[in-house]
Amino acid sequence: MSSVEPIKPGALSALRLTVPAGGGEHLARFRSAGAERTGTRDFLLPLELLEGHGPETWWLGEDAAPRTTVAGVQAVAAGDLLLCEAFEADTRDPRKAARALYVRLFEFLQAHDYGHVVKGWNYLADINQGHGDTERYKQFCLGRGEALDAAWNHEYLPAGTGVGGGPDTGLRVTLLASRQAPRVIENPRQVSAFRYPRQYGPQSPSFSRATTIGNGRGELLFISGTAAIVGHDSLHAASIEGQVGETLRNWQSLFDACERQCGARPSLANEAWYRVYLRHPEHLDITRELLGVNGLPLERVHFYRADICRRELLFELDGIIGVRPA
Ligand code: 3EB
Repeated sequence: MSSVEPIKPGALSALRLTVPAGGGEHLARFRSAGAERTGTRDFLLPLELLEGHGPETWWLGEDAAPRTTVAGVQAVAAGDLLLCEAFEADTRDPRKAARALYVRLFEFLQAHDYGHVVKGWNYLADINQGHGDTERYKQFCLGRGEALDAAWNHEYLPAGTGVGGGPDTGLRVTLLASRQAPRVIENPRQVSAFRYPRQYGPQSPSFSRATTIGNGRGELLFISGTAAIVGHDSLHAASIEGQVGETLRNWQSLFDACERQCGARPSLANEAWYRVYLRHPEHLDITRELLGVNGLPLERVHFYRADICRRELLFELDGIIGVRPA
């Protein structure tokens, strides 16, 4: 198996969400469905982009290794961080596809000595198809959970996002891995997803509400996909305005928890990238307006068309935010 070179063991990866002063290498660029991928560090975010200013780009204060492909895993590494992804086209059985992809990714991470996962992004075709326990998202949760049970020897779960695209989306999983354990943050306003009651499926979703890693100046907060769920109930079933407002209240509650654990409060104005997932493209204008009024810098937001993991949900927000000002 070839290795991902050059890795500087123990080097602090200065992951930046804005271009470093004096320029720098980028670790990754995220291209939406249909956009051209030309760079060796381009990763596919397989959803229709509704609006966004240039591709989401993650920067580094140090050199990144070129993107490498090993046994169906594509990866780029920089010091103690590694971003990797794998794809499975056949998702007739989402449980099997998720288990196989996660096993493949965990074996890759183990072989390259990246013992921790900071966040996983999951994109699945037709995520809401099927009823009851056979709904595809719930089957995906089973497969991911089985792979985690087999491989994961840590006391925490990475942050996560799981959304749906059209039938061609297959299953694409992107993981940010680290050689150092992330800090893990739960949201007291929401039941931890891994403790959801049985009504939401046979395997509760394997993610924590947020994680943080250091980037040399402070910490970056990786927020899981967040929606209008309080306790474990979906709220405002028919209202995009209600769902956006409830989601932002969930974020403020998560920021409170982050402040208690990190000693500093993330600010929406700090270095950041935000991803918005909208079930209905016609909600773009109202959503943009509400997010702007609530302080999200719109030039840092990408809006995608996606299906959300519960049918009644219209909106989901996910992002990375600097906990301290740069
Ligand atoms: C996943 O990795 C995340 O239960 O609050 C997206 C948005 C997801 C909200 C939630 C879960 C939730 O499975 C899926």
